[in-house]
Amino acid sequence: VQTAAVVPATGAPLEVRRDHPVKQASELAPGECLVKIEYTGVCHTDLHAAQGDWPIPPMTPLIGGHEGVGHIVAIGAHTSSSPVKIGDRVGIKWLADSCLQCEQCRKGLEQCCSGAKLSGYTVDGTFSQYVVSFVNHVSLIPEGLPSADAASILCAGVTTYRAIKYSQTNIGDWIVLPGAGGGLGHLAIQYAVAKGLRVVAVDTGEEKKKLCLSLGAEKWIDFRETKDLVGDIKEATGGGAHSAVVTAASSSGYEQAIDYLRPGGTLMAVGLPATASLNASIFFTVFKAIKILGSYVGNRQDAVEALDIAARGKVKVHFALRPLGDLKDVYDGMSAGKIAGRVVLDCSQ
Ligand code: 8ID
Ligand code: ZN
Repeated sequence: VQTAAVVPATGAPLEVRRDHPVKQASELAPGECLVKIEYTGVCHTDLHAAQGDWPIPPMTPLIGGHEGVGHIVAIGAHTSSSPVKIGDRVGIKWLADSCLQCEQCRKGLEQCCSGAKLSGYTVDGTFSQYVVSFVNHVSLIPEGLPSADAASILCAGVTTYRAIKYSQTNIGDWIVLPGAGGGLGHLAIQYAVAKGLRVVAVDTGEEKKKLCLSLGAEKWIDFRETKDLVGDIKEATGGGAHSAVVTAASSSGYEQAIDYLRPGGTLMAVGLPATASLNASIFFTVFKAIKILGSYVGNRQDAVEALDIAARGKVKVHFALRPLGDLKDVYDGMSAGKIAGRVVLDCSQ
């Protein structure tokens, strides 16, 4: 048996169970692997899943979590050509598995595979001591990158790495990051700086301000305090930003982006408020030749690249370490917007 944090039914209080069964090696299907989890990050997506507020419902009962790092302890019999072996240190991502044969998979848009399995949403995730995952999609963790430091690269890192990569920006461009002080946002700052971009961080509170500026943001705007967000951003960027990558978990983070982008600018949607529409002026989207894009986690190659940059020390997750049993308390802090950076859970406790 093992410890696992279980959501018994959508919206029901989380239960930390100390007697959750562990799947035995002999029960694994071909292509499956059993991973003993050391650390797992807590993403705002896990909170959406626990609350069941998204338009696509999660399964229940559910073990959330999709930023897990641990070692492979078993691989299903009759697994052919596995890219990983027993003993390897691997990461588990939101995209737990995909078919690798369909058009989306062949084009590298594996996350959009219609057969995708989602860790902590449609299959049990990493808020446990053992989890079943899939040999084709677990990510090898580079040597030298400690497991606790690697955990949140697997979702927050991969997602912001890909969003920045496709934000249609070049060295020296201005990028606005609403949500900059959160789990995704504080990594977005660092991937942006690594790409040679100039960052305007938008979030709220003294702690997040300090974090953002320490990570290389040149400008800080507190969205709760500003009287004129558009004016402030235009002034900070000399006439408007080249791109905005929104990782805010609220629709308010998207408002006004079309107004503060300069002509030709790109709005990259990443944050996933439960029920919201983009309220963009069609006239000014056309008149300013604005591009509106969405970015959804990343594929296996994005994960290799995002992890490599972290292993080389260019990007570092700022996290508080807590025991697995504290998850409910972490959700409360996240709902209240009180977490600067990330919380990573120690699954041995
Ligand atoms: O693949 C994807 N697109 C993907 C992957 C992973 C996560 C999307 N997400 C989604 C999550 O589901 C969530 O909706 O991105 C969102 C952010 O996840 P997170 O970074 O894990 O959440 P957080 O740590 O709570 O950070 C959110 C930050 O947004 C700020 C908050 O203060 C917090 O620091 N924020 C909010 I809420 N409203 C804001 C606003 N109007 C704002 N910042 C600026 N302006
Ligand atoms: Zn996530």
